[in-house]
Amino acid sequence: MPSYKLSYFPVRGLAESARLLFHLAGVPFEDERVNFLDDTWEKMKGKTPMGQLPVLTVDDFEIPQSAAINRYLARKFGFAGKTPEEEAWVDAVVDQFKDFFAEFRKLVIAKRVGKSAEELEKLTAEVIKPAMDVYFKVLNGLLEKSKSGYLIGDSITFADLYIADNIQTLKKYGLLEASGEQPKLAAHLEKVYSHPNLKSYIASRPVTEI
Ligand code: GSH
Repeated sequence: MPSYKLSYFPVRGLAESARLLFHLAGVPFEDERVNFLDDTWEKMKGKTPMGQLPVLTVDDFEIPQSAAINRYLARKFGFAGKTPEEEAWVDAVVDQFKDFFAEFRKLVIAKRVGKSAEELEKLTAEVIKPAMDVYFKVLNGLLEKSKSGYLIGDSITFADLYIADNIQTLKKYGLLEASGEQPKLAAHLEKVYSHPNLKSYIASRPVTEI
């Protein structure tokens, strides 16, 4: 078996679904959490393939970009969808997550730089809530059609991991209900987080806001 190292910052963020994939597959990996409060990241940045994290190192081979890392691991471990059509929809859900995340990130940054409560409320109402409405409509539509309770097909895929972890973040931000009651998304999160291969990692992982 190759040796795997997943490098990211000490948050869930863009690496958590890859961490969850390793736990789902029962494959050991080094979970490198890089400090960004001292100069560790500054020194490391220029040596990474694209100047950002996450980066997955497989033996000596480096893979940047979270979606590429997830797709690579999911294909290897059998969580990328069972047919080309399922794979396409798994990718589509992840791409839609990326569209949403680009908007959501504006709120994360606004909070980090200390914007006032009024500014945060305005940003939430004008940018985040409309983006959430679009995102949730698609996810709820998939869950309505689903017989398995997972987003695509009859078993868990890396799209479920992305979405469940992002819904967890929205919950922590107090945003989940901003687009109305979300029972399907809450049930999906519960289903993914209680997967027998994930439960104990989720109960013991570091608690972070994002
Ligand atoms: N499109 C990239 C991906 O999905 O992996 C985005 C990666 C990204 O934005 N990484 C951020 C980062 O490395 C952390 S979430 N920030 C530090 C920096 O840019 O110096």
